[in-house]
Amino acid sequence: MAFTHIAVEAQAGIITITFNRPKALNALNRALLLELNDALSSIEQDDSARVVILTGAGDKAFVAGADITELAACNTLQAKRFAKLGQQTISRLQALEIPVIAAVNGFALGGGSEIALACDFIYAAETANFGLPEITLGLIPGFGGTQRLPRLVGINRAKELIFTGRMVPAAEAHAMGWVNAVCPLDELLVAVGKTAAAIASKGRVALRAAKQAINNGLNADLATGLNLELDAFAICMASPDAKEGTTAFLEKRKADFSGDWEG
Ligand code: CO8
Repeated sequence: MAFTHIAVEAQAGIITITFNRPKALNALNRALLLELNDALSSIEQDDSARVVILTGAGDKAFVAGADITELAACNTLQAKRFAKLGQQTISRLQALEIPVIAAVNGFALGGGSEIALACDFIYAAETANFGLPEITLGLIPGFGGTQRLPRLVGINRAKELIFTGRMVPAAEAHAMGWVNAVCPLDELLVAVGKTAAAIASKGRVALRAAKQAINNGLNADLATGLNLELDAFAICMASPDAKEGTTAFLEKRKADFSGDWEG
């Protein structure tokens, strides 16, 4: 598949999607979001895909938000459609069965932070900055930020950040639990790649079950979440990966997971 606004590279089951509009600090226009949807469609159908990494082209920005030039030219209906496209794309990203890691290499503002918030976790360069500055444009976050940021960093902290639009340096984002790890820019993709490879070596059935149990359980009460976990655990037990994992342990060797759903 040929892309213009993103670049997609697959290696050993790890798919790296790079937002590729460096002159506009990788801002999200409609064309980029449509390409991201196409990339997600192909990942959803790809049995060899294990982990997705998202990052930005250049050393300045992950994504500096929705494309303000395009946004400013929208009427109300077009803006709502644009917001809906962004929300749907980002929700689809969050719902991918395989883990998604954001490698935030610079500014992650507005829609850029909102994309990172929908990933399973975030590693950031020391030089990265996060923020939801929409309030300074007379707007509010429209790609899920009002919902996902409070769930991750807490209600009051999210309100302060959304009401002020303040930029948060990577170290502070790390301290508040927004970001899992911070490293020098030139080490970021290596660090993310190592974690992605560690995840990719695990069983696909168990990874999917763990991700779904966590994500779906967080939207339910504890009793419902525990039931979801039981069902997900049972699915794992029925899989060839669980047979291989337990057998490999008893035979004192490294497991070689097929990722098949049925034996
Ligand atoms: N959209 C379009 N172009 C952008 C964007 C953007 N979000 N951000 C930067 N650019 C462009 C600049 O216009 C500039 O272009 P040019 O060279 O042609 O003038 C180029 O990228 C470089 O930017 P700067 O010269 O501004 O670089 P600085 O280092 O001086 O500043 C900043 C970097 C601080 C990141 C600054 O560019 C900035 O503040 N950008 C805007 C950040 C922002 O407000 N993001 C939120 C956007 S709104 C949003 O994301 C809402 C999501 C929900 C939308 C719902 C849809 C309806």
